[in-house]
Amino acid sequence: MNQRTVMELKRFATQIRLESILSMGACGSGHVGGVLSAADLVAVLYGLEACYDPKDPHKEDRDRIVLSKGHCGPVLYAALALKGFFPKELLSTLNQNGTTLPSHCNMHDTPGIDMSTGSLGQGASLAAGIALGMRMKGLQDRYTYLILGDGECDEGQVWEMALFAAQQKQDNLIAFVDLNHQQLDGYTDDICGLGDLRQKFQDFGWWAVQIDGHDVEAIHQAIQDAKTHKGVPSVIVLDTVKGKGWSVTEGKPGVHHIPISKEQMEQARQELGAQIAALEEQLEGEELDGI
Ligand SMILES: Cc1ncc(C[n+]2csc(CCOP(=O)(O)OP(=O)(O)O)c2C)c(N)n1
Repeated sequence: MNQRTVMELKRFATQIRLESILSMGACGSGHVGGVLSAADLVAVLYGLEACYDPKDPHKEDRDRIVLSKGHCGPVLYAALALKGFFPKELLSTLNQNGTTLPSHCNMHDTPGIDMSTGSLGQGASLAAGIALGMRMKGLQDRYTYLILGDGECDEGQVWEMALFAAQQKQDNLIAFVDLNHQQLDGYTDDICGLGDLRQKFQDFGWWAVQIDGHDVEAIHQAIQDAKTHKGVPSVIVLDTVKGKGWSVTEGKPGVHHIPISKEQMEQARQELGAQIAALEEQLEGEELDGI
């Protein structure tokens, strides 16, 4: 990946963070912690990796993205709006009466949302079902990307899916676990610890790797590596920080679902806006070498 692409992805991730904070702020509150921890992954998927057409969201020959931790819908909405699936102005209608952007993902409401999610664990099985259906339709070359939370991996349904996907040799399924170490009301290790999650998936027959979940280049590379492993599903465990990228939330406990004030929205505009401007300046000004 060349330096320009790395910086473009970082800019996209920061834009996603800012737009999702502002949309949650417009409705007064949101699942800020898990939205921000997943932003770099979402930037790589929508900015580089996934095959989709914003003008034809239901195009059959596309990749599918299932955000099983569906409470983090706003992170997808920001990416979808920035990529032109719907006008950016809609983001400020999040979770309000009559909106097409409910707090949790609904495939019948929102252009670009491939699966309705929110009941933790269910998206896992749905993604494996989609991957199976894609193969039966002869769309084996298209991938199903599944995004799980680490707290979500306490659900037995995730492990039932893990057995099924390995049995079915689903090499068109690539899962990610957003390992931000916290869930709704505490640290995952204190509630129902998962031990070595990467190893667990490997023991279930998956190709499994663990990387820095905020390094866009590493995420891209891991996806490329996953695609070379035939006959097995893949999981990329993402070491992340809950609330990443906003000084109000990064690394702080208790940021799973928080209120956002008008002052904090303005502060986010300043803080993340400055980061975006700095990245834009670099992108415009510098000769960026390939790496
Ligand atoms: C089956 C089910 N039980 C409980 C909930 C309520 N709930 C919403 S988010 C959440 C915690 C999820 O934690 P994690 O998967 O780690 O997500 P993240 O930290 O990335 O937001 C819970 C328990 C739910 N949505 N579904």
